[in-house]
Amino acid sequence: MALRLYTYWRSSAAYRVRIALALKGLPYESVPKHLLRDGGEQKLPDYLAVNPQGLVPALADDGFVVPQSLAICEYLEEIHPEPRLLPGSARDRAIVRGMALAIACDIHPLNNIAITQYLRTDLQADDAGVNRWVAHWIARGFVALERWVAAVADGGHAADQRHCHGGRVTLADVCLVPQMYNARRFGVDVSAYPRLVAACAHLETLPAFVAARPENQPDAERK
Ligand SMILES: N[C@@H](CCC(=O)N[C@@H](CS)C(=O)NCC(=O)O)C(=O)O
Repeated sequence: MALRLYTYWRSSAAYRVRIALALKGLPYESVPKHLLRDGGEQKLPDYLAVNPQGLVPALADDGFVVPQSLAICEYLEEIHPEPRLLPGSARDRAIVRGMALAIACDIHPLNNIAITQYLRTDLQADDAGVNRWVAHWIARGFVALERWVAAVADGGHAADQRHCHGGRVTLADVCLVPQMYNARRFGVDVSAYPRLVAACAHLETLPAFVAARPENQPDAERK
């Protein structure tokens, strides 16, 4: 199994996959695609031939390409089950998938580069306007997720306050940490989400999460 990850250091969707790969101890070749340089390397024909959506991440496994971060995480879960990112029972899996999707489908798309570029170029928003947009949608999503994590904990699924669900890392945590990175990057006041902040404080110390951090990637840009 030769894995190759098309990635960008600041991409929070790619960050999810880097965490999953590191948690499962799977080595891979990192193939950076700069999302801004020359109009975005993800839009060039050579990459569109890999991923017709022109988005990172994409994972190639011996040439078999899987786009979409959650599809990639589930693929990795199937070909390399341990350690598991999804819990043992159907109900627990449904909750974990729901939380992951709340981030990946309902929060993250609204702060993606294509959207913020459209706000800037077509709708003439300035930096303050774009930051307001991003902060608004992250906050709306985090309010709900904070409530959800609390409800799950009160239901007896998580006692340790260090994970979104249960007492070990799941796909929900794999999605939460990169989204928290984005929130901080855009200046969101995250103190309003104490459970999410507490979980991240723990998760961000785990070696797999450290290895996956944007600043630890080969293509990270240092200022
Ligand atoms: N739903 C996709 C989202 C992928 C995505 O939006 N990737 C962003 C970076 S985080 C991207 O490639 N943006 C480039 C663009 O919008 O042109 C996933 O989970 O993989």
